[in-house]
Amino acid sequence: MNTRILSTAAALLMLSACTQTPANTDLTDSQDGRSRQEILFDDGNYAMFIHFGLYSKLEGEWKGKLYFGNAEWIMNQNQAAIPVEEYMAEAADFNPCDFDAKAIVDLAKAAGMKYIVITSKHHEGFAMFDSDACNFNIHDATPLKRDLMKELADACHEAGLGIGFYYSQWQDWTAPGGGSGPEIPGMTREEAFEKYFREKCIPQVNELTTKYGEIQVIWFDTPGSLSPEFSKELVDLVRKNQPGALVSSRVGNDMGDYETLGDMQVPVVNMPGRWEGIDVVQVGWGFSRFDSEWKSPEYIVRTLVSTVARGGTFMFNIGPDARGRIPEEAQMTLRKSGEWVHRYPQAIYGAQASPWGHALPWGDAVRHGEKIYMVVYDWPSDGRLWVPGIKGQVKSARLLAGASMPKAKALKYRNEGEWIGIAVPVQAPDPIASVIELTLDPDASIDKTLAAAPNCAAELPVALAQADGCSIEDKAWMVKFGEWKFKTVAQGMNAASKVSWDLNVKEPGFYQVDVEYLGKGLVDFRLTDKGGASIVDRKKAGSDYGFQSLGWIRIDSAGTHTLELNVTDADYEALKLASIRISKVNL
Ligand code: H79
Repeated sequence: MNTRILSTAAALLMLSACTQTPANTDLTDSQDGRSRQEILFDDGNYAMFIHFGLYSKLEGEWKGKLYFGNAEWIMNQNQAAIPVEEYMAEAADFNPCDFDAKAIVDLAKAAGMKYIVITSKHHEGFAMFDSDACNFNIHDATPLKRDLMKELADACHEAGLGIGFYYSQWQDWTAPGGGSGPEIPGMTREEAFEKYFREKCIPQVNELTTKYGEIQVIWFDTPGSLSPEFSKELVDLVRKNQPGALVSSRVGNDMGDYETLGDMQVPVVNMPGRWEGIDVVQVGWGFSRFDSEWKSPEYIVRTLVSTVARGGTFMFNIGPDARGRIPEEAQMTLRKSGEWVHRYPQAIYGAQASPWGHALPWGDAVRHGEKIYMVVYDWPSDGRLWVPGIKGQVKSARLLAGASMPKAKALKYRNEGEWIGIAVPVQAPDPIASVIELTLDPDASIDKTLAAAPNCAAELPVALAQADGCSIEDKAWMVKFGEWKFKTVAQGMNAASKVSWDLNVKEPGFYQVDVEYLGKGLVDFRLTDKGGASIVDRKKAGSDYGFQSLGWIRIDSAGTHTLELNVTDADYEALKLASIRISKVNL
């Protein structure tokens, strides 16, 4: 899933993008040679993704049966396995007459998003525009007879938003020769694919890049077995027709302008280069009538901020229903999270990766020019926010005006070693996430060591550990169809393996330790504070990741400690270790 693909040219571009001074939050700065599309991507940091296609008519249900997960895959063999003719016949009464491009653009603006990427053709092969290359499309094959891509592109241009098109270039389940599609009698798969590629894919990408004005991106997906020559032909076509537009990495063969991470993935450590994280308001991308797992405004804000804090751009998906309406739940959660974005635009637009390089115990941080914006997800209840790793002087700390606090407010703080203790109100000023602006002395620097404050649990992920005698690997797996999860884990452990973290502890005392892992049977753990105490415990492993208590460990001094975790006995083959969590016991 997480293929770290970037061409050399793109890597150079990214380097220059990383070193320049950040743009203003209105994203008008184009002094540095970047295209408008690059500025929207690099500095806008937030986009709307829309999955809308013939599958939207079915809303996750076929012949009375519910299909959980990716509703846009309903036709697929692994879901309802709908025969090609039967699926194509659905177009005859697909009539999303309530599709309202202006309302969608208004919602994107209210959400704080800077451009929209919409599916112009998904894997099922149905085009949502008036295509001369194939009449299995919204204009020619349905009673609607409208070009929805044109309507949305026009509305975006009018409102000053970017517009980009998702296009499934390899998979096409209804076009003869398309990836995972019908065969062509008498032709090899390769010959048939080339025919599909020449007669449908290339002409449609040409239409999308010539008929709809300036576009932000062609968001190719699932390159499958696409050869480098075919990927290059697609990139060249986009470049020729839309010189400023971006091409997503999923065009295949390392040829994209930026990398898209795995669906729903937020990296643990800052990631250099031009990249994007993607997530979705329900579980699947296309609208499902029965899926009630809507993402909350808090979830959206945190995932957005955390993605920007790791150095990326965030794109969040919604799916219109069979009539083309945006579900009420999606509208409400996007408007609410959008109010947050509009309250703190400086924490998103033009914001860059966190100087700490990873999340902080109470939230996350972004840099914007001279300022650091600390976004506090878990507000401390004792009136003090502990900020770790500050080497040098703080010039100011300011609590930005929040939902329940009309004006920004200077905060008092004190230095204690490399910790800054900021005096904050006991009540969080913003119920979603409060923001503190920190200005440091120009020659101050930030130490990235993990840190444990006395009033907040600290999570120590294996992704930030040293491993000795085992391997650290990125794992991706699917829960329900299309619902991906990611973790970096230590595996291949034995009795001599060590996983260790450096941890800067603010105060000595007893700390509750929990370990997050999965495995089989009984597992014996030992956690050692090198040069200090150690604790042992025996647990029964679960088959899914979860935290279990290892008990209290005494940490006898403030300052940096090395915590080492050993698994002294276990079914080592089954064991995967994800993190430990440590929180001071209040005694
Ligand atoms: O458009 C959304 C998804 O429909 C699309 N990308 C996002 C943005 C996507 N296409 N493929 N994938 C995501 C990866 C899916 C792979 C799998 Fe499967 C689908 C694994 C299990 C179901 C294919 C079918 C491989 C095994 C069965």
